[in-house]
Amino acid sequence: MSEELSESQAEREAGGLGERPDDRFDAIVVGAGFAGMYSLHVLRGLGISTRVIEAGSDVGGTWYWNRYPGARCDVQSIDYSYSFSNEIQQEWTWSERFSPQPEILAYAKFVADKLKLRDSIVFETRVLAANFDEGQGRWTITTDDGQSYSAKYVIMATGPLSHPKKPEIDGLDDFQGETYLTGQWPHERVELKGKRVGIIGTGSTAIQAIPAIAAQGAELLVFQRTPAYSFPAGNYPLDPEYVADVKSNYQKLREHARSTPHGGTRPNTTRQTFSYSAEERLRLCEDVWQKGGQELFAYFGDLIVDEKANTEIGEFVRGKISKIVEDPEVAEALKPRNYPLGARRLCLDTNYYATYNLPNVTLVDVAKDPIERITKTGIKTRDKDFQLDILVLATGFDAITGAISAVDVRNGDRSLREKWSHGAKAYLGLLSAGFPNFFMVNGPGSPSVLGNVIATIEQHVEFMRDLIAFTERTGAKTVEAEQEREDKWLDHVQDVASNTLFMKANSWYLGSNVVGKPRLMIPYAGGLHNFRKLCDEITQSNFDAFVFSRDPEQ
Ligand code: NA7
Repeated sequence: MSEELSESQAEREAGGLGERPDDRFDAIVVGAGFAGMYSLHVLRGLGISTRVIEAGSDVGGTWYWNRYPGARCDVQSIDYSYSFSNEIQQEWTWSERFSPQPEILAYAKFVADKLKLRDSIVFETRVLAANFDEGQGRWTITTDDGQSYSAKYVIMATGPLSHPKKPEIDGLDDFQGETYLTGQWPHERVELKGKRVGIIGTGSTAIQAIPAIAAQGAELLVFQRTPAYSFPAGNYPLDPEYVADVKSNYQKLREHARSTPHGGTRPNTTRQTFSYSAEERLRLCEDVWQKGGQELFAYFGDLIVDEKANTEIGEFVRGKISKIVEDPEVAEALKPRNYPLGARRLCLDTNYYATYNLPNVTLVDVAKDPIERITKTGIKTRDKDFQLDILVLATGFDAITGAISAVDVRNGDRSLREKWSHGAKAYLGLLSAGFPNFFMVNGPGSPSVLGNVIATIEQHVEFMRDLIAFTERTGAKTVEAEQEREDKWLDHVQDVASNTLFMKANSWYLGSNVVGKPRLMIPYAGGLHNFRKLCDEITQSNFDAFVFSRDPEQ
């Protein structure tokens, strides 16, 4: 093993994991996805004894759970990977431009093996509650196997898109066929061939699943309420020469990624849409459509700000749908209107629109003929009764806050769930005032899902590592967010979003897909580069943006 990795191994041993009783640690990390794995690695490096508690039976987080047909990352493989270890990025080789779920899961397992993470992870265990004791300055964490753990720090590495949401439709439990939630797809093969399958939803997940399910020979009925904007992913196998070139240039590529708002290697532009001629704009859109990917944002810097620019590019997508989809009525129904492109996550697909030309695929426009209920045998809309063998729910997530709020987090009579019922607040998305030593990775108010999530994870975890190291070095008992700064941060997150088109759509960015969730912009739209700069300034100021407490005798 290299020096780079063996050093943290030595520190881990010095941290004395083995010398502690099984239920008392310095830190408990909830979740063993990419955020939890990296948190464990850096905390070991600090000599902080750590246990990770994970509901799944292996590492991988969202890539462990989302095994639905066609599941693939919509961020390029060379970006959607850890940058903290050169050894890992040199040893691992991505095979496709956009990685399929099994390959990302294999990568997570490779990293877990490489860093020997598994011996600090308790699998198949769900955290139910976390209670803080002010006197001791420690958390008690309770799990569904009846165990409890004590830790000074809790790190919620629970993922921004990990709490799947079933639709509010009557009769869901009445259906006597098979029902699958895309975010909890079974590990065993699901036989779709020759089955009548109904899928509810046409977001990023469904747009990947629909062509894959249709290709498996199912008779597929797509129940669409809101059409999505989708560009071709343009996926392809990676050329070994290109991979070699990336590997030899990783350092430069990662440095560039750190300077961009999205945390990826694609070029970044501030150039305005209408600074190009009409012909150039069309050529660029065509170029993105042919090559695939998210390069739209590399050309048009004001796409999510300028409504006129956005409408023109939306019109380009609608024109493409008309050209691809043979039945004009179906094409019309598939055209997204009434909200700006990118205000809900822009989808990347493989043959999505063309799938509606297949004889085994039917679009049911439930905006026009709403679903009334699920029956024993299928879906009843206002006008029709659809018989199904299989019901697939691609109905999204209670995003960013859902998995955190699923845990009953309390400090005395204060409940985080209750605090957030008026709108989720956390300073920098990292710590919520009133809940000391309780960290979140990609919490509300962090750039999280608006960029490359692995890049945001690395930034957040490294900032948290430095903050915990400072807390320990100065002998503090607790570190906490200041209420006033937290309030101002929430205002800032809203201010930044108010200048964008994000506010002109109902989306999970705004919590609109969850009944009763206050309408607020949850992720920070100011860019990972700006967020990083602010965090670096806070680090340099010895974390004076946070409140530390000490025992009186200290
Ligand atoms: P999304 O983008 O939230 O999509 C969920 C879809 O489910 C969306 O089309 C919804 O329509 C639809 N939906 C939800 N409830 C209903 C009911 N009751 N009736 C009909 N249709 C319904 O989730 P995804 O999993 O696709 O994507 C989430 C992110 O995960 C994605 O951006 C990637 O980053 C990974 P609606 O829009 O509410 O009309």
